[in-house]
Amino acid sequence: MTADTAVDTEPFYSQLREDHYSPLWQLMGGIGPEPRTNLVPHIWRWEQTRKLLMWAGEVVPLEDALRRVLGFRNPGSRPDQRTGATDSLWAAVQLVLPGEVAPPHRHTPSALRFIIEGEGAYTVVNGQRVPMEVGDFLLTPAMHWHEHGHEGDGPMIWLDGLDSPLISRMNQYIIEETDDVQGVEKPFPAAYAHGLLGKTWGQPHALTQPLVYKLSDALAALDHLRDGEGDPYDDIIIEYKNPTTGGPVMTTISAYLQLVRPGVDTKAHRHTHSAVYHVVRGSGYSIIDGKRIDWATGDTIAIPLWYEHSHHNPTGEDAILFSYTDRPAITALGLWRERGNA
Ligand code: 1HN
Repeated sequence: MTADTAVDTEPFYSQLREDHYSPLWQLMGGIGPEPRTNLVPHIWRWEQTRKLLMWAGEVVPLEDALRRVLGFRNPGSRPDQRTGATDSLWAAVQLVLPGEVAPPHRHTPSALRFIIEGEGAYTVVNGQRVPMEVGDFLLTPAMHWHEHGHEGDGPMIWLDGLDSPLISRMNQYIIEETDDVQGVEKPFPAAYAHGLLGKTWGQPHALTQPLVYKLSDALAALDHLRDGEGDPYDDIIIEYKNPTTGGPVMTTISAYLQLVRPGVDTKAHRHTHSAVYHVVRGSGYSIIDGKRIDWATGDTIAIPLWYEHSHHNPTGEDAILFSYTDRPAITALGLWRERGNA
């Protein structure tokens, strides 16, 4: 069609806008055969993270903030984009100072914590009081009441992981607050809480999974596996499981502890879920999207969806990584795919 005969389409498009229609042929740009995100791989280094968090401790009273939580915001995020470290996963560090209480609330996002530093703090989840120790992996499944307190000395710091960007994007984000501290209930005996023993009459008990996994148990499992052949992409890796289902710890989030043995170079792969890594011990590097990112204890790394990555431990010491992902959510949607170079 030449310029002389071109139809003036503007009246048509303006009518569509006015009457709330959406022409698909204008929407398909940018969608191709591969999943894409504007988010980028990134590392937040422990030294800076801790410095800023302690600064928050000086300038932000917990009474005002309710949670002194410093989120890791993906540098690729657009200003108004509801993202965290990845498209669906929030990652943050939280600081509680001696004597402080973060009052109870509950929300639709599922939350996990990995304890980094300090002693003497506890969390109460649906009436169960759980002491926090360094290396503990704790759960606050969706809509479970939770509050935190600190009866020890010195700062208490942990990593928070949530699916809040995902829940937020679906407009399913709700929070209920209360001023009343939760009544602490009689603790569940471990075997009963973990599904090994269950009552046979009336309602099943309300707690359907463990609320805490100890680092020593997870390390013992890694140690048991360390002489065998590891996973080509992750080396020696175990998943924290919900023992009552055999599945992931929460509906939307799965979590792992992994040992990258000295001298190991894993193969590279990519997958449609995204991941947040936290370095528990040791040092090494990952090659993400062709770029080398060196990491050491305390660093947190975001790998958004579909970025190719491999892990490397050139040191003589074990490297221990904690990680969590949105794999269960992606799988439930029928969207989980992996492409590897093994
Ligand atoms: C939250 O409730 C906690 O309760 C921590 O400790 C981090 C990040 C986003 C939304 C809610 C907590 C959070 C959060």
